[in-house]
Amino acid sequence: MIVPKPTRYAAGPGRFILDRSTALTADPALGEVAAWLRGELSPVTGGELLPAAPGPGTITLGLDDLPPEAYRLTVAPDGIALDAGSPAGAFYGAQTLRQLMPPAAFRRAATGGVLELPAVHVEDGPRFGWRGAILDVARHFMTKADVLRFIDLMALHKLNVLHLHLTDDQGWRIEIKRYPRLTEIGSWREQSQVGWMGEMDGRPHGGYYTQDDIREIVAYAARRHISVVPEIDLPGHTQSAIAAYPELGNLDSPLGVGTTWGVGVNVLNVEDATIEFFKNVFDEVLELFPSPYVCVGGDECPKDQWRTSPSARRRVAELGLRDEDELQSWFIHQFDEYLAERGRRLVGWDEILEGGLAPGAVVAAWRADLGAVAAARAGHDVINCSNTAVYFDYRQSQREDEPVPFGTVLTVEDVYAFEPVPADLRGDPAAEHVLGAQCGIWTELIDSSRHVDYMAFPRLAAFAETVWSGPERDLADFRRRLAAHLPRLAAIGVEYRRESGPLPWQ
Ligand code: TNX
Repeated sequence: MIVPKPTRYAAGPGRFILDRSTALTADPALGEVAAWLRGELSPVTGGELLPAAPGPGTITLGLDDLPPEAYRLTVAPDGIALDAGSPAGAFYGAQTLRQLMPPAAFRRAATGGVLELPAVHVEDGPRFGWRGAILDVARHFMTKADVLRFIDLMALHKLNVLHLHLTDDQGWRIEIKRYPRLTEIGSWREQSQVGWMGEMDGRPHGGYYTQDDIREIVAYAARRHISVVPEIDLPGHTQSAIAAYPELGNLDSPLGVGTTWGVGVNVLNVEDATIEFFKNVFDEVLELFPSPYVCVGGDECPKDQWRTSPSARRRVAELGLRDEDELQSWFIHQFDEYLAERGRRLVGWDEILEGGLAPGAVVAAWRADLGAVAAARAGHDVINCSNTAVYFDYRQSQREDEPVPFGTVLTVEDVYAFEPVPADLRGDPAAEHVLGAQCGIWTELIDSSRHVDYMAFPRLAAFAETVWSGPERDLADFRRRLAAHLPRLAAIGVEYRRESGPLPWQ
């Protein structure tokens, strides 16, 4: 009853009893995985899972000649053997091992009984290398503690990329030492819009991560084999930065941090000083995030201000560009070059295709059928972030009491049916450019961690299956495994969406 579904799963005879006397030994290269597993299990068993000479009743973690993220797990009455191609594979095997235990194993203290595991043999490894979730901490701030908890939930589902949407019109969420006003001013707004229709709640909202917080988040994620891809969204979605440093914008009068949702018209100007400013921002961002991929946004940048701004028009003329789309393309190219020089790869939303794609760019395709297909055919790597298939800000049923009345209905079954390789690319060699997919937790209308739980779960479990497991789908089988998985989420304290009953945060 493992989620996401493993490649091969065969039940064996008998069971293994895990209790306070169980020992754990690991290849020295897997010391971190062993420490993680001890940390998860010892509060539940009351034992310490200390190393012992290999022998009966022991959990043994070893390395073997397997693909890096793959593992092989054998649970037998006299011992457990987990072999993997790398620490990442061992970590995924350890996640599977936990799921073989009863839900009580997911609590933070012993609640009685020993942990019984069925004897099994599992062979497993992922279908895609990029198994991501986008967390929008800009529209509504999520505390550091909640981000760490979310990382654990991603790890439980064998996801490996956290795309942190750190900046937007309505908030700037990362400390930049050189430009303190980005957080002093840009991380707070006076009031929030409640729905899409403009009702204001009158309450201030804000928050940001210090650089130490970010280091902690990145290290915590790394220990769980999750890399954190930062997004600083440019040149649109930048009103919070312009509120802090008006010289970045196109207007003479000052702006506040955004308080309404939708595509904002206030975008960066294209002066050298503005490009320099953001390169300086990225100098600090690169120090904090070792990820080889860095997202510069590039989505939804209305060009109206550029059409009337003398300096943007001068830039268009000077560079001999055809239009403002090409100007945006030029803008993104500046950062492609900057990142390439530093050994990183630029990720941008699929609008970066307009006006010419920067050579090293990876496309995060939110308009999947449009962006993903075009980018892959042009030889660019693609991450499928389809806004019709895996946007978890969309409501989950037609019920009138769904908290977010916006977007199309996207049920857990719809998510389970998602195929990361778009139909138009099937059978096309360009499909190789699809690195994987990312589900999106956009938070305009999601203002608490409880609400994130409701929107993300159990849809994230279905999503995990689409990127980890093979392309076949068996809904009845998924439903059975999900029924076994939900009590694990409940034991962790996740307020996932239930089919009926009151909404948890109301
Ligand atoms: C589009 S996806 C956006 C986000 C919104 C989201 C709401 C993308 C690159 N841009 O800014 O939050 O839709 O569903």
